[in-house]
Amino acid sequence: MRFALLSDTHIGRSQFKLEERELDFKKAFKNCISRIVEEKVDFVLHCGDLFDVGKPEHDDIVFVIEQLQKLKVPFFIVPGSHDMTATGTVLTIFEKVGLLTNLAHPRYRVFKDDKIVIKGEVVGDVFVCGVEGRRANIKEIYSLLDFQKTKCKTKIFAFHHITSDVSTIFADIPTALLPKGFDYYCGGHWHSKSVIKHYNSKIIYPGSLENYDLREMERGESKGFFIIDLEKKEEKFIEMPVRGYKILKINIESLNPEKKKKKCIAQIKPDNGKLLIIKLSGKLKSGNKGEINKLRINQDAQNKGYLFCKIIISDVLNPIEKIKVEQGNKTLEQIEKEYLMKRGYTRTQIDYAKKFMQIIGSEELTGLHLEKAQKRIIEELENEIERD
Ligand SMILES: [Mn+2]
Repeated sequence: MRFALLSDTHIGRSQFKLEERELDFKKAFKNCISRIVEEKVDFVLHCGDLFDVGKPEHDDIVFVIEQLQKLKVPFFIVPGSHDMTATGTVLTIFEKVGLLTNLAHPRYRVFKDDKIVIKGEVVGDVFVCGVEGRRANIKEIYSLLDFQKTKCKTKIFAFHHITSDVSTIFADIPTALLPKGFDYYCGGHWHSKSVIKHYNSKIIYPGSLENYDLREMERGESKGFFIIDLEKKEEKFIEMPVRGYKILKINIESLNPEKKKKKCIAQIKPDNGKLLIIKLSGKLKSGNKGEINKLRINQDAQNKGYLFCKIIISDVLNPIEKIKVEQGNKTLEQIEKEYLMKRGYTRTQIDYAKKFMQIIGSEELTGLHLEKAQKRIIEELENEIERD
């Protein structure tokens, strides 16, 4: 028995607001489905973020219907954080018309003796079940999980969270919280292809099918999906093509504006249809980093055949005096505050920024609509901070 494992397809994503990028994500999914059909697998498992937003555009829905109709085998999925709104998931529509099975549907849950018993589906000798990509109280939820008893030879758990062994910084749960007793832990949400040994089993993240953001491009990893052979206990990564891209890192230390522009342009070599990412760094001799002529550099890149050029100036430093803060016995918070005040920020501005970061980092906003979230942030800020 073999199955295809994919994740984070983000249909509807249009990086840099480009129509071409939107089509790239669709093309990647279409190629992937064609290849899965050729591979004649017994079922498909998608670990979430099929769509890029909880309420996708009509043409994105139609596109996904067309693709899923090509599959003649079961398509299991757990909704990712992007597939849900506060009230539900768009995947319900697809399930209603028989195109997929949402393993996180309430019918797969039984609440019993303070435990959440997870039920699943059986294909041949395989049991597959899973949980959706909600963030709120996720550690508590994992600690309450229990599972339907099964005599199946292979057990698969699908989820949409980052475990601490793929990233300590972005982890939603410590790896130790994964339920025990499964042969495969198939994950979404982490966009980099990863296979990790976990006792006698494996944690497998297929990753995204196209480069979702610049961070992924910088890592330069291959994109695709897995075919997992349960008899041979082998997983084969099928690499799929993505939009080409090039990253140019240019140091503009101590150059004047005209020379900066010339140095960038000189390094842009003609290419066809690729994305060009230019990362500038260094301290300016004079002027302000806002004065860098992005438009002119961008035009030049497009004349040389690039689809789009993104210029990143966050690592460029304006020519300001170095600010010194004596460490003494001060706390990190005091040092931060003194530094920012020396940079000319007022106490209120600093308090607002700090509170704002606390709120957006908290769980309170999970599942709220954008407008409600914005309202909540403003209310909290108004309550907490006294104006100067
Ligand atoms: Mn994702």
